[in-house]
Order: sequence, then C-alpha cells, then structure tokens
Amino acid sequence: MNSQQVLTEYLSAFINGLKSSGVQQAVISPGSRSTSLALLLHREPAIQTFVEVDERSAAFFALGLSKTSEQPVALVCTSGTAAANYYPAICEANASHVPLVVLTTDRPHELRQVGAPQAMDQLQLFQSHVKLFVEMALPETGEEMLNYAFWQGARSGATAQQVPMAPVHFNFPLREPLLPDLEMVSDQRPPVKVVSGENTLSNTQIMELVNQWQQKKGVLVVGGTCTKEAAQWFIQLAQALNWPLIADPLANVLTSGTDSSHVLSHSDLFANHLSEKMAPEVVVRFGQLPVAKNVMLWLKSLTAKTTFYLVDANGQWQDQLKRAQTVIHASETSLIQQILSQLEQPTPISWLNRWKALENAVQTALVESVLAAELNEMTASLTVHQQMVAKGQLFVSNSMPIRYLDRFMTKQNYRLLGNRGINGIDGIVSTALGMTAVAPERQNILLIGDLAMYHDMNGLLLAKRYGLPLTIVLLNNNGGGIFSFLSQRTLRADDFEPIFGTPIDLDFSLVAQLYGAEYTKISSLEQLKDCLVAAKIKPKFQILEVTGSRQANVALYEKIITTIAAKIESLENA
Ligand SMILES: Cc1ncc(C[n+]2csc(CCOP(=O)(O)OP(=O)(O)O)c2C)c(N)n1
Repeated sequence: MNSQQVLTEYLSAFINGLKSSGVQQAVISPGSRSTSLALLLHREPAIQTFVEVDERSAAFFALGLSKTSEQPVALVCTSGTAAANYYPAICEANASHVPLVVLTTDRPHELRQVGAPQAMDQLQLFQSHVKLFVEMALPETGEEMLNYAFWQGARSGATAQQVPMAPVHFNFPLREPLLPDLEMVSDQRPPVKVVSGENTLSNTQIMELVNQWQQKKGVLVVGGTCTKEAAQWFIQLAQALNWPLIADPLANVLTSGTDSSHVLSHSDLFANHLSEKMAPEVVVRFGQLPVAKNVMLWLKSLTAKTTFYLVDANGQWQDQLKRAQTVIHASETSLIQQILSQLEQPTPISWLNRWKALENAVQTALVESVLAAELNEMTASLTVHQQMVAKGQLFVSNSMPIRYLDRFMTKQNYRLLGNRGINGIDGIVSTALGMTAVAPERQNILLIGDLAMYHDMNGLLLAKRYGLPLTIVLLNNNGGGIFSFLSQRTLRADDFEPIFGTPIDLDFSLVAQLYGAEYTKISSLEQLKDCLVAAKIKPKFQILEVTGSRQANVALYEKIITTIAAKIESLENA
C-alpha cells in the first residue's frame, strides 16, 4: 500500500466514525494541508458539505447549522491561522452548548517549531473552550490503527452532544502527498450506538422540592436558549404552581404558541417597579439569567426572606447572583415531569393576579407610547416579531435588537434564535445564514444593527453561493446605539462619538449589490410590513434597511419609561 492509500484508508475510517457519531453536515474552508479530509468529506454522500473561504464565517455558519438542527456539525480547515479564525465561534459554541466537531489539519511533528511555512502550535489551540482535544496519530493502516481512527471519529460527535454539550477539537498531522486516492472503497465498519440516560432525581428528592414550592408565593425565571418543546414544560410547571413565569426571549417561552396567562411579557419594563409586597418566598431559576437587566437587579435586591433554587441541566454553577441555596443538577424536562406528577396544591391565584396587573399596566402604556409611534428601531423590531409565522425562524442580533424584542414582545408562535453565550456582535450574519440553510423553505429573518452587520459582511457570500433566502432587517443608526443608553452617554461628544458612537457611514445598498441581495430602504411601518408579508409568500435574500437615530431612540425610550411609571403609580393608588 502506498502512502496515498494509507492516508485515504485512515481518514476514511475516521469519516465513517464521524458519520456514526451523528454528523451529517460539514463546513469546509479550502487549503492544502486539509485536501484529503475536504475531498473525502465532499465525496461522502451521507454528509452535506458547504464551502466558505473565511474560516471565521465558516465557523459561525456551522454554529447556526448546529444550533438550529440540534445536530453536531463538522468544521474542516488547513493549518496555521486558518484554525485560529474559528476561535470566536468556538467560544460562543462552548458557552451556548452547541456541539461543533472541529477538524484542523497540521504539519507533521518533524515540521513543527522549525520555521516551516503555515505552521504554528495548534495543540490545545482552543484551550478550555472545547471539552475534548485529540492530537490524532499520523496516518497508518493495519486493523489496530484503522479501528483507532474509526473510534476517534465515532466519539467526536457523540462526545460533543453529551451533556453539557460543547465543541470538540481533533488535530490531524498529515504528511505529503496530501491528495487521497479517490478510487478506494470507503470504510465499512458498522456504526457505534451510544446509549445514555437522563440525569433525574429520586422520588424523595422530588417530594422535598414539591413541599418547599407548593402553595408558596413563587416566581419561575427561565434563561438561556431552549427549544419550543422545553418551553412548553416550563409553562406547564408555572400553571401547575400558579406562579408567574419570566423568561428570556431566546427561551422561546413567549414564542411557544401557548397563550398562557402565567407567562409575563415586558419583565424588563416592570421589574424596577416591584415593591416589597411583591417579594416572593421562592425563586426557581432555570439556566442563565435572562437578558432583562432590571430583572437581574430585582433578583439581586431580594432579601434573605426569599429562597433561591437553581436548576442547571448542564451540571454547572451558572449563578451570577450567587444566591442559590439549592443547586439542582437534573434534566429540566424530567425534573418538571416528576414535579408535576406530585404537585397537589397550587398557590392561590391572587399572587399571580398581582403580577398580571403590572404586566397589563405596561402593556397599556406601550400602546400609548411605543406602539403609537411611527417607524423607528423599536416599532420596526416589534413589526418583525408580529409578522412571524408558526414555522418561521427569527435570528436576533446582540446589542439593542434583542433588548427591543425582550421589552416589547408579546406572545407569538415561531422560533427565536440568537448568540447569547458570550453576546458577541461578531458572526451574526453567518450564524443566521446557518439557521436559514437548515430550513430555507421557511420564513427566515435576521434583525440586526449596522455595526454587527458590518462586522460579518463576509458572511453574506454564503447567501449568494447557496441561494439562502434570508431577509435581513437592518436597523441602521450609524454606530453603536446601545452606548447612548449606558453611562458613557454622559461623556463629551468629542469623546463619545469616536470611541462609542463609532459611525461607519456605509451605504448598505452597495453592500446588497456586491453580494447580490435585493435592497429596500424602508420609509414607513406599512412598507416594512408589506415587505415582510411578501417574503412569507416568496422568501428571498434581501436587505430591508430601517434608518434609526441614536438620539431619538433614547428620547422615545425615556417617554416610554415615564408613561409606564405613571400607569403603575395610578395602579398602586387605585
Ligand atoms: C465582537 C464584539 N465586539 C464588541 C462588542 C461590544 N459591543 C456591544 S454592542 C456594540 C455596538 C453594536 O452596534 P449595532 O450592532 O449597530 O447595534 P446597536 O447598538 O446600534 O443596537 C458593541 C461594539 C461585542 N459585544 N462583541
């Protein structure tokens, strides 16, 4: 057997294992050292491949694919800085529990640390941002080595998907010649089946929780990204306990399609009005804290009279507040099902009604203020939310877009996604295109600010190359709008504008032209609505640009806050 055949047999065995581990999609970035892996994956009928030259976009695209399909997705690149460009997406995948399988190729050991071109230390490159690093052996054949290669492939996706889900990294040292023998028959080893159980509590542990929760004045707080199915379980728990449920938008509780009066909208807008009378006896938190800052501040302000429980299905201690007296490491859905089977006495409805009154006051104030306003970033965000359909997918960028949705959204039915592991404004376009590639026939929308859009314009090439019909609603306030809401706003204009405002003065119609997107400058809410309605019937790659004003955003928001304060005051005096 020649070295080309050895290389082919060895990598085919790995790819067969990779398939066995559930990987059905791979995103490849071109390069020489990765030739054999790229070609063999491209030839593998069970794996759909995408190609993206910019590794940073490629990795975020894979993140979007994996996040949306809930399946492991492989990434393949050449040696050197190519791999380093995966870094931000891997950090995000690790923080938001997305199972990426990163396959980097490398110089063989004799060409390391000797000044060989395109060589750098790739060992443990992603450090603690991956849950497994494997330096693969150099290609060899023989039963033992082929079993080894297959076995490593088989555990790659499986390990990534094991709770807590996280990316894994396999580094392949490869010698020349790098071209595989494409005439060889692919590896035929049978798949490995992985059987793993859920983390559940005993009946005694469940009864203890039931006794501590039922009939108490409690609040459920759900954060992190959840599927719509998981969201249904949270709602059922809130209903069984008769507790209000406050959720992060990405938890998909508000967008689950269930019109439950236990689920509260606008929590960020009323949390700073919660009086001592509203202090709960029990707070049960699931996952991360929600995006709503006022909710976090309110939770933090509660005294020792409130008992905190944290359910962390990933077996971690994600309690920024450090208040949990009981940390529960169990599968969320199993835990809820077990609790539901034992709960007998819900809390009296008067507790929930007090929360509903606050939510109603905010809703009335919003109708009078934000909803009455003309086209602006807030009304545009709300219009997008309202135009979503049952199977639709909306990707929401960080900074103000997710906050607009969180503050103003009411109950709806669609799937909402975002990158909230580390809240970066990088890679958003590529991640949203990964989402689109999973179901291009559906309604796919991205709501994004201009800086985040600029940050990942390279990603737009994926839409052009693969005909991905994503509608991008671009909220262009010519810079970072969020800083006008933060303490930096008090700085002098000549300090604020160049360092925080950062206007970029880009003509996005030219960006649309460059990447082959349709472009519409939106001039009214009616027009935005019409464009979104048309895209439901015929999805297309387009940019709908809404011009915002950073100053006007702040002025409108202050008006909203004042209107809400007045409504809540009159409620308390009634
Ligand atoms: C990769 C990365 N760089 C910097 C930041 C800090 N940051 C947070 S929001 C923001 C401005 C975002 O502007 P834009 O996307 O236009 O949204 P807007 O604030 O106008 O809503 C910046 C720079 C970040 N979160 N991620």
